[in-house]
Amino acid sequence: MKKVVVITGASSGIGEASAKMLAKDYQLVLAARSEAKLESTVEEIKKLGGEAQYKVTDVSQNDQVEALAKFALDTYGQIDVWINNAGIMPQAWMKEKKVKEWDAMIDVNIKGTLYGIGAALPGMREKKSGQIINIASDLAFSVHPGGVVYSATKYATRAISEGLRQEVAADRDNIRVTAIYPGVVDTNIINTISDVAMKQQVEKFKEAVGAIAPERVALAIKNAIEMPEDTGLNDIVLRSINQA
Ligand code: NJP
Repeated sequence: MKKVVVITGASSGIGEASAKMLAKDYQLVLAARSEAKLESTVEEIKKLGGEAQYKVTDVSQNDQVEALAKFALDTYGQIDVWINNAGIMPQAWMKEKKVKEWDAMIDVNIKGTLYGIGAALPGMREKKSGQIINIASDLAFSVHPGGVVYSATKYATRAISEGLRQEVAADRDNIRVTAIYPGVVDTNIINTISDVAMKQQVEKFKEAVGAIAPERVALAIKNAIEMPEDTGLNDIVLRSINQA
């Protein structure tokens, strides 16, 4: 039986590229808030002979993430891989005190990842197999003015991933944990930046380093899934060769 893979944030960018790359060999459940985009990606996958379903999900709402897991289990009977990919990056300087954006980043990037783990882990522990993949960022290792809260959420994702890895290893749960740390990727995430000057600054940086295609991150995800079961590809950092 083909592995069942749940992907959050599958309506664009890295999530969508991953869905399309995995579609041939896996059964997919795609999640995000934009139903129209999910619907068209699922249609495209089905036309190419792949198997995918979608469920509209706001990952900042635990009940919706639990409902996503239930949907995957009801549809396919099991969850083999859960990819916490949904994320936002409304970068801004601290002095602007964009409290709503701080809250939103914490809700989506940190809580959304925790809720995903919480929803996927019990079934994986029961069947003694599974894989959690968290999409963090190379900003889980460094911080710059303007990216403080975003970095904080990705440092948290890194800590959550490593702590979870140690816990499931100690419990002999046979669950693999992978954290992926991309540099600049050519997606729409820049549109979550509300500050005009900040957005221009990030756009300039993106052009200067030559952002990598989201398919590169999708390939890292595929490699992590396809590593033999007794080995976790735990931490993957990938960047454009021109990103210093
Ligand atoms: O961004 P984008 P990426 N509930 O904007 C979804 C990390 N990363 O592919 O809900 C559920 O194309 C949103 O869907 P929708 C980044 O931090 C990126 O670049 O319909 N879903 C969309 O599908 C993030 O963790 C770069 O609006 C929610 C998806 O998230 C991951 O890569 C660099 C949601 C975002 O797609 C994917 O981002 C790096 C919610 N509440 C790390 N809110 C980079 N691009 O440079 C948003 O180091 N989504």
